[in-house]
Amino acid sequence: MLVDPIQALASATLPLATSSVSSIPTVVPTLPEYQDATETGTRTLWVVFVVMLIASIVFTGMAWTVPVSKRLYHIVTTLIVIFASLSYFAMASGHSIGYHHVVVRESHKHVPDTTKDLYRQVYWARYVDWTLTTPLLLLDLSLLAGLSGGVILMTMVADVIMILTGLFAAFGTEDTPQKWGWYAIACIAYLVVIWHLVVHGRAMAMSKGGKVGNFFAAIGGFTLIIWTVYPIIWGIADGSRNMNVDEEIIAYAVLDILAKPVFGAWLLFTHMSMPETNVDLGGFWSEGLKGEGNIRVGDDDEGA
Ligand code: RET
Repeated sequence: MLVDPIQALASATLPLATSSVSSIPTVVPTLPEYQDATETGTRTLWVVFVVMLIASIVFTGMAWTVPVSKRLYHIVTTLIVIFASLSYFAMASGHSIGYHHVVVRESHKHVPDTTKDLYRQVYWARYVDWTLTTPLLLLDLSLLAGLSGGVILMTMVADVIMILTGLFAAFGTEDTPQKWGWYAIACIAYLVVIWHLVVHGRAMAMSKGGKVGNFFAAIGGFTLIIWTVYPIIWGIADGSRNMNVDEEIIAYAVLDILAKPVFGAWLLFTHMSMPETNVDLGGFWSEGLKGEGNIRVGDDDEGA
């Protein structure tokens, strides 16, 4: 049976507009706000994906030009850009986007405060990428400085804590200490990382001689500056939302290119022309651990 919508509406038992109707709210609820990337952000993500892919191909090619025993920096650095390519592919193709929901209180002059639901995009693939790649970047620097296994482990653990607590901060609530509490914990972990690199790393690199010491100071100083910009961008973008999602993508894109392909190319080209930077793992890298008294077959390497 067909029903005339007008008639149906008229016959419906609607409450009559009499004085018994409860008071009409004076403040119209605000619509939720979505903070999303636009075409500009997506295009930037694709460009960085291509840059990371090219770096992966170039670094792999460079690895093939040296014997396996000397490929340690090459492999670590190539893995860094491969992981970054994967994460940028995920972000550019629209994967790994979570929405961080916050309830924002808005005050008005003549009417009571209202609240607004705000949903901001969080590209969580970044944090997966950083959890894997920042320890590898630190491994590169640690090998260059000649740090001990214990110090390398502590530096990497502090670094992973920094990134994961940064991820918790990105999804933390704002009406409890969650968001800025996690951020503060991440900053403390970052100070631990810097402490190990600046104090132990510099001293060990200097003890390897002037050339390595100067190179470590230059590439380590570059790393320190770039890395310190990340928490600043986070504070302005995700933290206080004074930067839109596109601007955030562009800022991280510039930093990521400096921190990975530029850092990697600088490290690998210098390493190839500076034999003092070679790492001696006693054959472990290319041949594995040898039992006491075993004869090494083909033990012709001078360190990886
Ligand atoms: C976060 C937010 C919480 C506080 C701190 C942070 C630091 C992040 C860093 C990231 C470095 C990333 C690199 C990526 C390379 O592509 C997590 C942003 C301290 C230092 C080097």
